[in-house]
Amino acid sequence: MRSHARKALVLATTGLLAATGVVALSGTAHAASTLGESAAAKGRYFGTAVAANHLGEAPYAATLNAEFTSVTPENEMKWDALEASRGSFTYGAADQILAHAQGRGMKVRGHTLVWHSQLPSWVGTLAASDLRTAMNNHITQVMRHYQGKIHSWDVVNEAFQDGSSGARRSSPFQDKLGSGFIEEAFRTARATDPAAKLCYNDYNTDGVNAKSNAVYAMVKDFKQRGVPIDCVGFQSHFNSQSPVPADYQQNLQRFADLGVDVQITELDIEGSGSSQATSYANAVKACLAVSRCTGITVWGVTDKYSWRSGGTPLLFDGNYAKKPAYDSVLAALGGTSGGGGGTRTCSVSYAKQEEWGDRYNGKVTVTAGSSAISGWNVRVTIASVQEISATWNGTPSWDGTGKVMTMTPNGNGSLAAGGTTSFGFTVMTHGNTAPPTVGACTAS
Ligand code: 9MR
Repeated sequence: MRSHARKALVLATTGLLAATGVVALSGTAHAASTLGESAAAKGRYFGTAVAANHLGEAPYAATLNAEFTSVTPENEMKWDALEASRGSFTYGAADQILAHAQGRGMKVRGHTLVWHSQLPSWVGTLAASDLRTAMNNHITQVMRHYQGKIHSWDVVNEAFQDGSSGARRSSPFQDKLGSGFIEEAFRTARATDPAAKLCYNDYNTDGVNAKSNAVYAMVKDFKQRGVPIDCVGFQSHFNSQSPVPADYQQNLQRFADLGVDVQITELDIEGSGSSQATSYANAVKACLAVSRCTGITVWGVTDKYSWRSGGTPLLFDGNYAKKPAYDSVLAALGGTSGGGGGTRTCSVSYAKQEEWGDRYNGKVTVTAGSSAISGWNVRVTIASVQEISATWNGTPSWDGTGKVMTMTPNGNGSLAAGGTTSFGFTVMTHGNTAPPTVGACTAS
Protein backbone atom coordinates (compact mmCIF):
# COMPACT_ATOMS: atom_id res chain seq x y z
CA MET A 1 0.00 0.00 0.00
CA ARG A 2 1.17 3.60 0.55
CA SER A 3 4.66 4.45 1.51
CA HIS A 4 5.06 7.34 3.91
CA ALA A 5 8.46 8.80 3.32
CA ARG A 6 7.91 12.10 5.06
CA LYS A 7 10.61 13.55 7.25
CA ALA A 8 10.45 13.19 10.95
CA LEU A 9 9.04 15.65 13.36
CA VAL A 10 9.80 15.10 16.99
CA LEU A 11 6.84 13.44 18.51
CA ALA A 12 6.06 13.06 22.14
CA THR A 13 4.71 9.59 22.44
CA THR A 14 3.37 8.03 25.54
CA GLY A 15 5.28 4.90 26.39
CA LEU A 16 2.29 2.65 26.49
CA LEU A 17 3.96 -0.39 25.13
CA ALA A 18 6.50 -2.73 26.59
CA ALA A 19 9.50 -3.34 24.42
CA THR A 20 8.90 -6.99 23.69
CA GLY A 21 6.21 -9.57 23.55
CA VAL A 22 2.50 -9.24 23.48
CA VAL A 23 0.79 -6.47 25.29
CA ALA A 24 -2.86 -6.02 26.02
CA LEU A 25 -4.27 -2.57 26.34
CA SER A 26 -7.83 -1.78 26.94
CA GLY A 27 -9.40 1.53 26.56
CA THR A 28 -12.85 2.84 26.93
CA ALA A 29 -14.57 6.02 27.81
CA HIS A 30 -16.87 4.03 30.05
CA ALA A 31 -16.43 2.14 33.30
CA ALA A 32 -14.91 -1.23 32.61
CA SER A 33 -17.38 -4.05 32.50
CA THR A 34 -15.22 -7.16 32.44
CA LEU A 35 -12.76 -8.61 34.93
CA GLY A 36 -9.86 -8.09 32.57
CA GLU A 37 -10.73 -4.52 31.68
CA SER A 38 -11.39 -3.45 35.23
CA ALA A 39 -8.17 -5.09 36.46
CA ALA A 40 -6.30 -3.37 33.61
CA ALA A 41 -7.68 -0.05 34.79
CA LYS A 42 -5.93 -0.85 38.07
CA GLY A 43 -2.71 -1.75 36.27
CA ARG A 44 -3.13 -5.48 36.79
CA TYR A 45 -3.98 -8.58 34.80
CA PHE A 46 -6.87 -10.88 35.62
CA GLY A 47 -6.18 -14.43 34.53
CA THR A 48 -7.45 -17.96 34.69
CA ALA A 49 -6.09 -21.45 34.43
CA VAL A 50 -7.14 -23.04 31.15
CA ALA A 51 -7.11 -26.55 29.76
CA ALA A 52 -6.35 -27.01 26.07
CA ASN A 53 -9.03 -29.65 25.66
CA HIS A 54 -11.80 -27.20 26.57
CA LEU A 55 -10.85 -24.43 24.17
CA GLY A 56 -13.11 -25.91 21.51
CA GLU A 57 -16.17 -25.55 23.74
CA ALA A 58 -17.77 -22.34 22.50
CA PRO A 59 -19.04 -20.86 25.79
CA TYR A 60 -15.76 -21.78 27.51
CA ALA A 61 -13.78 -19.88 24.88
CA ALA A 62 -16.26 -17.00 24.80
CA THR A 63 -16.10 -16.55 28.57
CA LEU A 64 -12.33 -16.82 28.56
CA ASN A 65 -11.95 -14.34 25.73
CA ALA A 66 -14.39 -11.80 27.09
CA GLU A 67 -13.25 -11.73 30.70
CA PHE A 68 -9.59 -12.68 31.12
CA THR A 69 -6.32 -11.03 30.13
CA SER A 70 -3.92 -13.77 31.22
CA VAL A 71 -3.90 -17.56 31.09
CA THR A 72 -2.01 -20.27 32.96
CA PRO A 73 -1.99 -23.72 31.33
CA GLU A 74 -3.52 -25.85 34.09
CA ASN A 75 -1.46 -28.96 33.32
CA GLU A 76 0.04 -28.58 29.85
CA MET A 77 3.38 -27.02 30.83
CA LYS A 78 4.16 -29.44 33.63
CA TRP A 79 7.16 -31.74 33.34
CA ASP A 80 5.11 -34.88 32.62
CA ALA A 81 3.31 -33.07 29.80
CA LEU A 82 6.41 -31.58 28.18
CA GLU A 83 9.13 -34.20 28.74
CA ALA A 84 7.49 -37.51 29.56
CA SER A 85 10.53 -39.35 28.30
CA ARG A 86 13.98 -37.95 28.69
CA GLY A 87 15.06 -35.53 25.99
CA SER A 88 11.86 -35.85 24.01
CA PHE A 89 9.76 -32.70 24.26
CA THR A 90 6.06 -32.52 23.34
CA TYR A 91 4.68 -29.02 23.19
CA GLY A 92 1.41 -29.55 21.30
CA ALA A 93 -1.20 -28.84 23.96
CA ALA A 94 0.82 -26.07 25.62
CA ASP A 95 1.42 -24.41 22.25
CA GLN A 96 -2.30 -24.53 21.58
CA ILE A 97 -2.98 -22.50 24.71
CA LEU A 98 -0.16 -20.13 23.88
CA ALA A 99 -1.54 -19.52 20.39
CA HIS A 100 -5.03 -18.92 21.75
CA ALA A 101 -3.67 -16.37 24.21
CA GLN A 102 -1.29 -14.63 21.86
CA GLY A 103 -3.95 -14.17 19.22
CA ARG A 104 -6.01 -12.27 21.76
CA GLY A 105 -3.38 -10.26 23.54
CA MET A 106 -3.53 -12.29 26.72
CA LYS A 107 -0.45 -12.78 28.86
CA VAL A 108 0.73 -16.31 29.61
CA ARG A 109 2.03 -17.55 32.97
CA GLY A 110 4.33 -20.53 32.66
CA HIS A 111 3.49 -23.27 35.17
CA THR A 112 5.75 -24.96 36.16
CA LEU A 113 9.39 -25.93 35.57
CA VAL A 114 10.52 -27.79 38.71
CA TRP A 115 7.91 -29.50 40.88
CA HIS A 116 7.82 -32.78 42.79
CA SER A 117 4.38 -33.65 41.38
CA GLN A 118 3.40 -34.55 37.82
CA LEU A 119 7.01 -35.53 37.45
CA PRO A 120 7.71 -38.50 35.17
CA SER A 121 9.13 -41.47 37.00
CA TRP A 122 12.41 -41.46 35.04
CA VAL A 123 13.46 -38.28 36.81
CA GLY A 124 13.33 -39.97 40.19
CA THR A 125 15.64 -42.78 39.07
CA LEU A 126 18.59 -40.54 38.19
CA ALA A 127 21.68 -40.20 40.34
CA ALA A 128 22.52 -36.73 41.62
CA SER A 129 24.79 -35.38 38.89
CA ASP A 130 22.59 -36.75 36.16
CA LEU A 131 19.50 -35.34 37.87
CA ARG A 132 21.13 -31.92 37.99
CA THR A 133 21.84 -32.15 34.26
CA ALA A 134 18.28 -33.26 33.55
CA MET A 135 16.77 -30.46 35.64
CA ASN A 136 18.85 -27.77 34.00
CA ASN A 137 18.19 -29.24 30.57
CA HIS A 138 14.44 -29.28 31.20
CA ILE A 139 14.46 -25.63 32.28
CA THR A 140 16.66 -24.60 29.37
CA GLN A 141 14.76 -26.45 26.66
CA VAL A 142 11.32 -25.38 27.81
CA MET A 143 12.23 -21.75 28.44
CA ARG A 144 13.98 -21.53 25.10
CA HIS A 145 10.93 -22.90 23.34
CA TYR A 146 8.81 -20.18 24.93
CA GLN A 147 11.41 -17.44 25.00
CA GLY A 148 9.87 -13.98 24.99
CA LYS A 149 6.34 -15.37 25.18
CA ILE A 150 5.88 -16.04 28.87
CA HIS A 151 5.24 -13.17 31.22
CA SER A 152 6.13 -15.05 34.43
CA TRP A 153 7.43 -18.56 35.06
CA ASP A 154 6.79 -20.59 38.16
CA VAL A 155 10.39 -21.77 38.21
CA VAL A 156 10.01 -23.84 41.36
CA ASN A 157 6.65 -24.92 42.75
CA GLU A 158 5.76 -26.15 46.23
CA ALA A 159 9.25 -26.86 47.55
CA PHE A 160 8.30 -26.43 51.23
CA GLN A 161 6.55 -28.75 53.64
CA ASP A 162 3.23 -27.97 55.22
CA GLY A 163 3.06 -27.52 58.95
CA SER A 164 5.35 -25.89 61.42
CA SER A 165 8.74 -27.31 60.44
CA GLY A 166 9.61 -24.73 57.80
CA ALA A 167 11.57 -27.51 56.11
CA ARG A 168 11.96 -28.22 52.44
CA ARG A 169 9.66 -30.89 51.06
CA SER A 170 11.15 -34.22 50.15
CA SER A 171 11.47 -34.67 46.38
CA PRO A 172 14.04 -36.17 44.04
CA PHE A 173 15.54 -32.67 43.70
CA GLN A 174 15.66 -31.93 47.42
CA ASP A 175 16.77 -35.41 48.43
CA LYS A 176 19.59 -35.75 45.92
CA LEU A 177 20.70 -32.17 45.24
CA GLY A 178 19.87 -30.51 48.56
CA SER A 179 18.20 -27.14 49.04
CA GLY A 180 20.58 -25.58 46.54
CA PHE A 181 18.47 -27.02 43.72
CA ILE A 182 16.10 -24.08 44.10
CA GLU A 183 18.65 -21.38 43.47
CA GLU A 184 20.28 -23.42 40.76
CA ALA A 185 16.92 -23.62 38.97
CA PHE A 186 16.46 -19.85 39.23
CA ARG A 187 19.98 -19.15 37.93
CA THR A 188 19.48 -21.47 34.98
CA ALA A 189 16.12 -19.85 34.27
CA ARG A 190 17.54 -16.33 34.31
CA ALA A 191 20.35 -17.32 31.98
CA THR A 192 17.85 -18.80 29.52
CA ASP A 193 15.16 -16.11 29.29
CA PRO A 194 16.25 -12.89 30.95
CA ALA A 195 12.96 -11.20 30.01
CA ALA A 196 10.70 -13.58 31.93
CA LYS A 197 9.77 -12.85 35.52
CA LEU A 198 10.93 -15.72 37.68
CA CYS A 199 8.54 -16.76 40.46
CA TYR A 200 8.54 -19.11 43.39
CA ASN A 201 4.98 -20.45 43.82
CA ASP A 202 3.36 -22.24 46.77
CA TYR A 203 0.15 -22.90 48.71
CA ASN A 204 -0.70 -22.50 52.39
CA THR A 205 1.63 -19.52 52.32
CA ASP A 206 -1.13 -16.94 51.92
CA GLY A 207 -1.09 -15.72 55.51
CA VAL A 208 1.77 -15.29 57.94
CA ASN A 209 2.60 -18.81 59.19
CA ALA A 210 5.54 -21.16 59.59
CA LYS A 211 5.51 -22.19 55.94
CA SER A 212 5.28 -18.65 54.58
CA ASN A 213 7.97 -17.59 57.06
CA ALA A 214 10.26 -20.23 55.59
CA VAL A 215 9.56 -19.05 52.04
CA TYR A 216 10.08 -15.48 53.19
CA ALA A 217 13.47 -16.35 54.63
CA MET A 218 14.47 -18.00 51.36
CA VAL A 219 13.39 -15.03 49.25
CA LYS A 220 15.15 -12.63 51.58
CA ASP A 221 18.32 -14.69 51.35
CA PHE A 222 18.04 -14.84 47.54
CA LYS A 223 17.66 -11.07 47.31
CA GLN A 224 20.62 -10.54 49.65
CA ARG A 225 22.89 -12.88 47.72
CA GLY A 226 21.73 -11.83 44.26
CA VAL A 227 20.03 -15.08 43.35
CA PRO A 228 17.66 -14.07 40.55
CA ILE A 229 14.02 -14.03 41.72
CA ASP A 230 11.38 -11.54 40.62
CA CYS A 231 8.10 -12.70 42.07
CA VAL A 232 6.35 -14.93 44.55
CA GLY A 233 3.11 -16.67 43.67
CA PHE A 234 0.47 -17.27 46.33
CA GLN A 235 -1.80 -20.06 45.13
CA SER A 236 -4.69 -19.11 47.40
CA HIS A 237 -6.83 -22.24 47.34
CA PHE A 238 -9.38 -21.41 50.02
CA ASN A 239 -12.27 -23.22 51.69
CA SER A 240 -13.86 -23.34 55.13
CA GLN A 241 -10.84 -25.17 56.59
CA SER A 242 -8.50 -22.70 55.01
CA PRO A 243 -10.29 -19.36 54.61
CA VAL A 244 -8.87 -16.13 53.23
CA PRO A 245 -6.46 -15.21 56.04
CA ALA A 246 -7.05 -12.01 57.95
CA ASP A 247 -3.41 -11.10 57.39
CA TYR A 248 -3.40 -11.90 53.67
CA GLN A 249 -2.64 -8.32 52.62
CA GLN A 250 0.01 -7.94 55.29
CA ASN A 251 1.68 -11.14 54.14
CA LEU A 252 1.66 -10.09 50.47
CA GLN A 253 3.07 -6.74 51.52
CA ARG A 254 5.98 -8.15 53.53
CA PHE A 255 7.09 -10.16 50.51
CA ALA A 256 6.68 -7.13 48.25
CA ASP A 257 8.84 -5.20 50.68
CA LEU A 258 11.66 -7.63 49.97
CA GLY A 259 11.72 -6.25 46.43
CA VAL A 260 9.74 -8.88 44.54
CA ASP A 261 6.39 -8.71 42.79
CA VAL A 262 3.62 -10.82 44.25
CA GLN A 263 0.87 -12.53 42.30
CA ILE A 264 -2.23 -14.45 43.31
CA THR A 265 -1.75 -17.46 41.08
CA GLU A 266 -4.44 -20.11 41.63
CA LEU A 267 -7.29 -18.40 43.43
CA ASP A 268 -10.39 -20.42 44.15
CA ILE A 269 -12.72 -20.28 47.14
CA GLU A 270 -15.16 -23.07 47.84
CA GLY A 271 -18.69 -22.06 48.73
CA SER A 272 -21.58 -20.21 47.20
CA GLY A 273 -23.70 -17.12 47.37
CA SER A 274 -22.85 -14.05 49.36
CA SER A 275 -20.30 -15.65 51.69
CA GLN A 276 -18.24 -16.84 48.73
CA ALA A 277 -18.70 -13.43 47.11
CA THR A 278 -17.43 -11.62 50.20
CA SER A 279 -14.38 -13.84 50.47
CA TYR A 280 -13.53 -13.26 46.83
CA ALA A 281 -13.90 -9.50 47.21
CA ASN A 282 -11.59 -9.58 50.23
CA ALA A 283 -8.95 -11.51 48.31
CA VAL A 284 -9.09 -9.06 45.41
CA LYS A 285 -8.93 -6.06 47.72
CA ALA A 286 -5.84 -7.47 49.40
CA CYS A 287 -4.06 -7.60 46.06
CA LEU A 288 -5.21 -4.11 45.07
CA ALA A 289 -3.90 -2.73 48.34
CA VAL A 290 -0.37 -3.97 47.56
CA SER A 291 1.16 -1.99 44.73
CA ARG A 292 3.50 -4.83 43.79
CA CYS A 293 0.63 -7.31 43.52
CA THR A 294 0.64 -7.35 39.74
CA GLY A 295 -2.17 -9.74 38.92
CA ILE A 296 -4.70 -12.32 39.96
CA THR A 297 -5.31 -15.71 38.36
CA VAL A 298 -8.32 -17.85 39.27
CA TRP A 299 -7.85 -21.58 38.95
CA GLY A 300 -10.34 -22.22 36.17
CA VAL A 301 -13.11 -20.65 34.13
CA THR A 302 -16.12 -22.67 35.24
CA ASP A 303 -17.06 -24.68 38.30
CA LYS A 304 -17.70 -27.74 36.16
CA TYR A 305 -14.02 -28.13 35.23
CA SER A 306 -12.53 -27.08 38.57
CA TRP A 307 -10.13 -29.49 40.29
CA ARG A 308 -12.52 -29.02 43.24
CA SER A 309 -15.72 -28.88 41.23
CA GLY A 310 -17.78 -30.24 44.13
CA GLY A 311 -16.88 -27.10 46.06
CA THR A 312 -18.05 -24.78 43.24
CA PRO A 313 -15.07 -22.50 43.89
CA LEU A 314 -15.00 -20.34 40.75
CA LEU A 315 -16.67 -17.23 39.33
CA PHE A 316 -18.81 -18.86 36.63
CA ASP A 317 -21.13 -21.78 37.31
CA GLY A 318 -21.30 -24.94 35.24
CA ASN A 319 -23.47 -23.16 32.67
CA TYR A 320 -21.11 -20.19 32.47
CA ALA A 321 -23.53 -17.94 34.32
CA LYS A 322 -21.91 -15.23 36.41
CA LYS A 323 -22.13 -16.01 40.12
CA PRO A 324 -22.44 -13.49 42.96
CA ALA A 325 -18.70 -13.97 43.40
CA TYR A 326 -18.21 -12.65 39.88
CA ASP A 327 -20.16 -9.50 40.65
CA SER A 328 -18.27 -8.91 43.87
CA VAL A 329 -14.89 -9.36 42.17
CA LEU A 330 -15.90 -6.98 39.39
CA ALA A 331 -17.08 -4.44 41.94
CA ALA A 332 -13.89 -4.80 43.99
CA LEU A 333 -11.92 -4.13 40.81
CA GLY A 334 -13.94 -0.96 40.29
CA GLY A 335 -15.85 -2.25 37.29
CA THR A 336 -19.56 -2.06 36.75
CA SER A 337 -21.69 -4.81 35.35
CA GLY A 338 -23.08 -4.08 31.94
CA GLY A 339 -26.55 -4.88 33.14
CA GLY A 340 -27.24 -6.06 29.62
CA GLY A 341 -27.45 -2.40 28.63
CA GLY A 342 -24.43 -2.57 26.44
CA THR A 343 -21.54 -0.32 27.29
CA ARG A 344 -19.48 -0.48 24.14
CA THR A 345 -15.86 -1.17 24.81
CA CYS A 346 -12.94 -2.73 23.05
CA SER A 347 -9.42 -3.69 23.93
CA VAL A 348 -6.36 -4.02 21.80
CA SER A 349 -3.20 -6.08 21.83
CA TYR A 350 -0.06 -5.85 19.79
CA ALA A 351 2.28 -8.61 18.66
CA LYS A 352 5.33 -8.40 16.44
CA GLN A 353 5.19 -10.81 13.52
CA GLU A 354 7.83 -11.41 10.85
CA GLU A 355 11.09 -9.53 11.09
CA TRP A 356 13.73 -8.83 8.42
CA GLY A 357 16.94 -6.83 8.41
CA ASP A 358 15.22 -3.57 7.43
CA ARG A 359 11.64 -4.02 8.60
CA TYR A 360 9.15 -5.91 10.72
CA ASN A 361 5.45 -6.63 10.55
CA GLY A 362 3.16 -5.75 13.43
CA LYS A 363 -0.28 -7.09 14.16
CA VAL A 364 -2.93 -5.44 16.31
CA THR A 365 -5.87 -7.49 17.53
CA VAL A 366 -9.05 -5.67 18.44
CA THR A 367 -11.45 -7.42 20.83
CA ALA A 368 -14.92 -6.19 21.65
CA GLY A 369 -15.85 -6.12 25.34
CA SER A 370 -18.93 -7.75 26.76
CA SER A 371 -21.25 -5.88 24.39
CA ALA A 372 -21.37 -5.90 20.61
CA ILE A 373 -19.79 -2.88 18.91
CA SER A 374 -20.35 -1.38 15.48
CA GLY A 375 -17.01 0.36 14.99
CA TRP A 376 -13.60 0.99 16.51
CA ASN A 377 -10.42 2.93 16.04
CA VAL A 378 -6.87 2.44 17.27
CA ARG A 379 -3.96 4.84 17.06
CA VAL A 380 -0.50 3.50 16.22
CA THR A 381 2.56 5.73 16.64
CA ILE A 382 6.01 4.85 15.29
CA ALA A 383 9.43 6.25 16.12
CA SER A 384 10.45 9.34 14.21
CA VAL A 385 12.99 7.57 11.98
CA GLN A 386 10.62 4.73 11.15
CA GLU A 387 8.05 4.56 8.36
CA ILE A 388 4.96 2.45 7.84
CA SER A 389 5.29 1.13 4.31
CA ALA A 390 2.19 -1.06 4.11
CA THR A 391 -1.01 -1.80 5.99
CA TRP A 392 -3.66 -4.47 5.66
CA ASN A 393 -7.12 -5.33 6.98
CA GLY A 394 -7.95 -1.75 7.88
CA THR A 395 -8.35 1.80 6.64
CA PRO A 396 -5.60 4.06 7.96
CA SER A 397 -5.63 7.82 8.30
CA TRP A 398 -2.48 9.79 9.06
CA ASP A 399 -1.46 12.87 10.96
CA GLY A 400 0.78 15.45 9.33
CA THR A 401 3.99 13.74 10.38
CA GLY A 402 3.20 10.36 8.89
CA LYS A 403 4.19 8.83 12.23
CA VAL A 404 0.74 8.56 13.76
CA MET A 405 -1.76 6.29 12.06
CA THR A 406 -5.36 5.97 13.17
CA MET A 407 -6.74 2.68 11.97
CA THR A 408 -10.44 2.13 11.39
CA PRO A 409 -12.17 -0.95 10.02
CA ASN A 410 -12.36 -1.86 6.37
CA GLY A 411 -16.06 -1.64 5.66
CA ASN A 412 -18.27 -3.05 8.38
CA GLY A 413 -16.66 -2.68 11.80
CA SER A 414 -19.20 -4.73 13.71
CA LEU A 415 -17.93 -7.19 16.28
CA ALA A 416 -20.00 -9.45 18.48
CA ALA A 417 -19.44 -9.32 22.24
CA GLY A 418 -15.98 -10.77 22.78
CA GLY A 419 -15.42 -10.92 19.02
CA THR A 420 -12.03 -10.13 17.53
CA THR A 421 -10.51 -8.80 14.37
CA SER A 422 -6.99 -7.73 13.52
CA PHE A 423 -5.03 -5.44 11.24
CA GLY A 424 -1.40 -5.40 10.28
CA PHE A 425 1.34 -3.14 9.00
CA THR A 426 4.99 -3.12 8.00
CA VAL A 427 7.42 -0.84 9.82
CA MET A 428 10.61 0.14 7.98
CA THR A 429 13.03 0.44 10.89
CA HIS A 430 15.79 2.65 9.41
CA GLY A 431 17.91 1.25 12.18
CA ASN A 432 15.39 1.66 15.02
CA THR A 433 13.65 -1.64 15.77
CA ALA A 434 11.50 -0.23 18.58
CA PRO A 435 7.93 -1.51 18.65
CA PRO A 436 5.16 0.96 17.85
CA THR A 437 3.15 2.64 20.55
CA VAL A 438 -0.34 1.24 20.28
CA GLY A 439 -2.97 3.42 21.90
CA ALA A 440 -6.18 2.37 23.53
CA CYS A 441 -9.09 1.11 21.48
CA THR A 442 -12.13 3.33 21.12
CA ALA A 443 -15.41 1.59 20.40
CA SER A 444 -18.59 2.96 18.89
O1 9MR B 1 -5.73 -28.27 38.58
C1 9MR B 1 -4.73 -29.23 38.40
C2 9MR B 1 -5.35 -30.60 38.21
O2 9MR B 1 -6.05 -30.64 36.98
C3 9MR B 1 -4.29 -31.67 38.27
O3 9MR B 1 -4.92 -32.94 38.25
C4 9MR B 1 -3.44 -31.51 39.49
C5 9MR B 1 -2.37 -32.55 39.52
O4 9MR B 1 -1.41 -32.33 40.48
O5 9MR B 1 -2.86 -30.22 39.50
C6 9MR B 1 -3.81 -29.22 39.61
O6 9MR B 1 -3.19 -27.96 39.71
C7 9MR B 1 -2.38 -27.77 40.85
C8 9MR B 1 -1.29 -26.80 40.46
O7 9MR B 1 -0.60 -27.27 39.33
C9 9MR B 1 -0.33 -26.53 41.59
N1 9MR B 1 -1.01 -26.12 42.78
C10 9MR B 1 -2.14 -26.94 43.17
C11 9MR B 1 -3.11 -27.11 42.02
C12 9MR B 1 -4.35 -27.84 42.47
O8 9MR B 1 -4.04 -29.14 42.84
